Amino acid sequence: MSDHSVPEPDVSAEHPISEHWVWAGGHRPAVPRALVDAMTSDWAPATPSTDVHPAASHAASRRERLAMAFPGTTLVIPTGNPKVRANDTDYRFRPGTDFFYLTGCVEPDCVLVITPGAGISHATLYVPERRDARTHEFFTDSRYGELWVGARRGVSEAAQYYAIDTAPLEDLAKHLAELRDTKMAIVRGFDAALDASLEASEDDDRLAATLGELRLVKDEFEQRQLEGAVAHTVRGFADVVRALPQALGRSERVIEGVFNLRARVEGNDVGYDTIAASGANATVLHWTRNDGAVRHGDLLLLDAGVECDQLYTADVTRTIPVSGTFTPAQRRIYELVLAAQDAGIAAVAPGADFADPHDAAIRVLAYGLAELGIIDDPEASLRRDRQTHRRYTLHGVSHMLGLDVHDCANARNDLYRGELRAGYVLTVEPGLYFQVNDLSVPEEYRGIGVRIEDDILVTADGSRNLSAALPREPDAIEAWMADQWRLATPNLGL
Ligand SMILES: [Mn+2]
Repeated sequence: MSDHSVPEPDVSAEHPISEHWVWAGGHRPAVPRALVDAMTSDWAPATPSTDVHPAASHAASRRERLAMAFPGTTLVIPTGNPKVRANDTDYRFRPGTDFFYLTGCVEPDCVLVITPGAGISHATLYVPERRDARTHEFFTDSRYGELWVGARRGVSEAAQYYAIDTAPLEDLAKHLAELRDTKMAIVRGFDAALDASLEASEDDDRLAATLGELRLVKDEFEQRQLEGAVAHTVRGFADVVRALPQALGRSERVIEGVFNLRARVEGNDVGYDTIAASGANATVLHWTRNDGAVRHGDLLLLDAGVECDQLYTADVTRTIPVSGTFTPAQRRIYELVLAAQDAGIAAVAPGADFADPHDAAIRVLAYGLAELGIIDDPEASLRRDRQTHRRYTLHGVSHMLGLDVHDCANARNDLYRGELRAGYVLTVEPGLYFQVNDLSVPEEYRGIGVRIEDDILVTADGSRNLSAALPREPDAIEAWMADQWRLATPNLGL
C-alpha cells in the first residue's frame, strides 16, 4: 500500500527546487521542502565582528605599489578553487600566494580586481555569497553550506575584515565584460574558468613577475611572521629529538608525525612535505615517503618548516645522530658541510650577489672533497665547464623564502639572482650526499647524507640568522640532544 499524499521528487540539477523537494545532488535522496524550510528558520543572526585583518594596511599598500607598475591596466588576481583529493572530499584550501599577499584573504574562489582610476587605482574583492541559513544550500550543499563547513566571511564580512571594497562573485563576469575595452592582465594557473574567459596578454607574464619581485623584500610584518614560523619550527625539531627513542626501530613516519603535530598546533600546517630521512635515505633529496626504518647509528636528516597562521613558512634542516653521538666518519662529513654553511652565511649582506653564498659554500665543499680524496683538483672542478663536485653537492645553496617555501619564483632572473637587499630572506643550505652504491666514494662515507639549512634575513648592515636558536655545531647538537632526553619524553602511545 502506498501513501499517495507523498509527491514524487520532481527535481534535478537543472531544476533543483520544486514545491515539495530540493535536489541534494549525486546519490543523495532529494530533501523534503518542509525539512529545508525547518532547517533554515529560527536561527539567531550572527553578531557582526569588528575585527580587521592584522595585515590589512600592508595589503593595501602592496596593492597600490602593484597598480603603479600597471597604469591603465585592469589586474585580475584569483585565489583558486578547492582541489579534489578523492571523489567529493577536497584538500584543505590554501589560498593562491599572490592573492593572499594582496588581500590576506583565505577563502576559496575569491578574485581580486584592481582597476585603474584617475591617479588612484581601485581594488575590489569578489567574494562568493554566504550559504548561511538564508539559503537552502545552508543545509543542502555539503561543500559550501555553512551547516556543514561552518560560517565564512561573505560580501559584507569580508569588506569589514580585509578593509577592502567587496562585491558578490556572481557579478564578476558582468563587471569584467564591462571592462573589456581596457587593457587587462591576469595571474594565470589558479582559476581555469577565468583563464579561459580572458584573452592572453603579454602583461600576464609581467604581472606574475612583478608580484614575485614585490615579494622579494619582506616588510616588518612579514619579518615578524617569519620569525614566528621559525620559532615554532625550532620547537618542532626539539619535539622530534625527544620522541627519537620511540622512533627507534620504527619508521620515519614517527618523526614526520611528531613534527607535523607541532606545525598544526602552532601554525597553519607544514610549509612543505616534511623530509624525515634516516640513514641512506638522507642522500635522496626529495625523500618525502618517510617510510624507512630509524636505526641506532643512523644520521637523521630532517628538513621541515612550520607555516604560520599568516602562511609564511620556515625552511630548516638539521642532520643529527639518532644515537645522540656522531661517529668519527659522520662528524668529518658534518664538519665539512658546517664549514661550507658558515662561509655561505658569512657571504650574505646587502649589496652582495645572490650567488655569493652559493659560491662561497661550494668552494669549501670542493676543497673538502679533494681532501677526502673524492675529487682530485678542486680549482679544476670549480670551473664552469667541469663542476664534477656536483655529483656530491647536487643542489644550489640558496633560495628565497617567504609565503612560498621557494618564494618569488616568478621574479625575473636578473632580479632574483641579482643584488641582495635589506629585507630579503633566503636559505643557506649546503649539503653532501654520498649514495650508498657510489664507488667513487670511500666505503666509510657511503650512505651518509648531510644538509644544514638556516633562514637568513638580509639586514641594513649584514644579516641575521633567524634559525640560530637551533644548534649547528656537532658538540652543541650532542649536548642539545642529551638535554632534550633529560626532559620528559612525550608518550606517543606507540
Ligand atoms: Mn630549502
